[in-house]
Amino acid sequence: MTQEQHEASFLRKIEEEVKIEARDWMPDEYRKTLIRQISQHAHSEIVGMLPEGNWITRAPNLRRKLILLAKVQDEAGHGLYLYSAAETLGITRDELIDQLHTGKAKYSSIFNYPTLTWADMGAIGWLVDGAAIMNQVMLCRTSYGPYARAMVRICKEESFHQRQGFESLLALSRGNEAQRKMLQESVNRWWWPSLMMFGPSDSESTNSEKSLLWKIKRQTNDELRQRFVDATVDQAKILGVTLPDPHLKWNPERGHYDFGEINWDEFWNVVKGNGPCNKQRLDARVKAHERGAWVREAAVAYAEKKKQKAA
Ligand code: BYC
Repeated sequence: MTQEQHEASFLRKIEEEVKIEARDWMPDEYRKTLIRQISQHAHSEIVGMLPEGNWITRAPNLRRKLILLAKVQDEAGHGLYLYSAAETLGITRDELIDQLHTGKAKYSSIFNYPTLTWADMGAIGWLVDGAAIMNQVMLCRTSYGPYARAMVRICKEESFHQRQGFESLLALSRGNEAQRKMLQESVNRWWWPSLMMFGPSDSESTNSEKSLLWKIKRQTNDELRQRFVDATVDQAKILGVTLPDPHLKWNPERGHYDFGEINWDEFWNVVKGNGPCNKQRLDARVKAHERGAWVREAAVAYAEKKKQKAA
């Protein structure tokens, strides 16, 4: 087939909702965009273990500790499915990890904020996982098969994460005054960074046009952010918390909540590596990788021994 025929056949598959698979022909830009997005997503899951891991030894009781431990382990699993999906596009795990550790690859801005109180564990589940699901449900229908299939399982687990977060905050909301204060203070800190997770506004999003055309993304950053705000306001009422935005108001004409302007300077500052915990997070990842070298060496030695035995 000529280049033009390949391209026409690729676009027809996208149009007809036929998944693109690893061995199929695809434009270089499509492959590059997928590697960028899937690896950023994988890194986010892995770095995302750190703020929560910080509280495992300090969970208030055994039940909460078990839940948190399971949730953090789930994030590790999500990272592994996603690294595997990225590898099907012709990049190695070592290259992916190297890009993270040298600061070449991005990961979600949200994980560069500190977890200061126990309430932050609930707020991450409710708001951060809540925002993540809003974005990830659309990715279950993304055009690249291995990514779409990984996302189906991830979404099931994320929805458990979101609910456990809400339930944990509900317990605080029914607690004493100090607990309710801790809950409100945590929501105040996590609200705006959660809205930033959806990425820049549509007019500033450099990748959206192509990603929407190729059905990698199905909805824009602003559409998903609006859906998240609309869904979250009523949940906040149940928790008895206020959301820290004086402009948040139902707009009957639009049929949506209006909300205030996001601090984009803060967002880009965090994305560029200058957030409150960027350095700490990367240092922790690099250290963990170095300390785990013996495990990788042992696994390779074992695999080679097995191969020799079989030969
Ligand atoms: N943080 O053109 P745009 C989780 C970058 S983990 C940092 O709109 P795109 C969880 C963007 O990469 C959830 N950077 O980009 C884990 C681009 O720069 P490059 C993570 C951001 O890709 C543990 C530039 O800004 N979810 O659930 O079309 C515990 C322009 O943006 C961010 C995913 O990764 C950001 N927030 O749209 C709990 C989902 N936003 O790469 C929970 C998969 C944007 O051109 N990813 N940038 O240099 C996506 O759906 C899309 O990549 C995004 C951005 C919607 C995030």
